[in-house]
Amino acid sequence: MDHEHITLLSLPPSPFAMSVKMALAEKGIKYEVFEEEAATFPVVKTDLLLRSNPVHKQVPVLIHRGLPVAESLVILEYIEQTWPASDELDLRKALLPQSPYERSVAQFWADFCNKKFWETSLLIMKKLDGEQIQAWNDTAQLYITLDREMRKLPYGKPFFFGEHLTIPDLVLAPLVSWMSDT
Ligand SMILES: N[C@@H](CCC(=O)N[C@@H](CS)C(=O)NCC(=O)O)C(=O)O
Repeated sequence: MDHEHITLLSLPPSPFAMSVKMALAEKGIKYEVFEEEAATFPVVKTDLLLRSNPVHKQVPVLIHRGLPVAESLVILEYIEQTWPASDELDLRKALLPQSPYERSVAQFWADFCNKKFWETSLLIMKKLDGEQIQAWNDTAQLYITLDREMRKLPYGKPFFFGEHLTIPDLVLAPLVSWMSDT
């Protein structure tokens, strides 16, 4: 399959870009990556990034057929809509459940993880004593909430929807591993 020039604008430590890389890998889609320069702070942004995401000026941006798609949650859904599972066997690679209600549950948890874990990660990263302890406590609370609510889902382990990776897993996994490095 020709995937028609797919480029991902990324930044090496970005958990949001990592979610997109995992989704593309899961679908078996080939793409090229342009990594922004991470060595400088604040990050010096390329013209391509500024042109592709003029509003937030952030990675990740997926450029498909010359058209930019920004914001990781939007990109993940774009990937699922553009390269959907085509037959029964392929459903293992569907990044969202099939029913509208289950999709809404997946979108809820993807949004929760994207926002909440990032908020506490940023505070942990700043390494300000009081704020950092509070942020670790808040993170623990997020895990407790997640654990409690995931137990109510009828799908069992190991992922949000049972046996297969879906978008909320792709959002959560890089944030958790990224946080454990901070
Ligand atoms: N809500 C955005 C967050 C993206 C984000 O925070 N990207 C960071 C890298 S992890 C970035 O580009 N930082 C550079 C900057 O904000 O100047 C998403 O989910 O894609």
